[in-house]
Amino acid sequence: AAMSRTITLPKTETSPRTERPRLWKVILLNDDFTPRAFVVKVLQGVFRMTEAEAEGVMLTAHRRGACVVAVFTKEVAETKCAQGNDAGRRAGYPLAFTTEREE
Ligand code: NFA
Repeated sequence: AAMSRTITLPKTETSPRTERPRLWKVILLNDDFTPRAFVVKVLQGVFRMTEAEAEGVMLTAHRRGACVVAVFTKEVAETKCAQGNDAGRRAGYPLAFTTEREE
């Protein structure tokens, strides 16, 4: 049988650069029932904000209806969102966070 003449050249491709993960916003929604001080405590506890930072986010949501709290990878954003919603529910308040993908 005839010997194969196929020649395998060494690979010279480089690895493609790893893409940055998409980021997700965690958004605080206003409601008429959750006390301002409670919202501030949740923002401090879940999102590691100072009291002044938390007051600012709480007031923006209160005045405008919603405020972006921070951006994270999808899994972290969903976890923080759920922790904030759970804290409100456990205290009997309708406190609501949601997530939204960044463009
Ligand atoms: N609007 C609520 C109040 O007046 C405070 C609040 C702010 C609730 C931001 C939820 C989000 N007690």
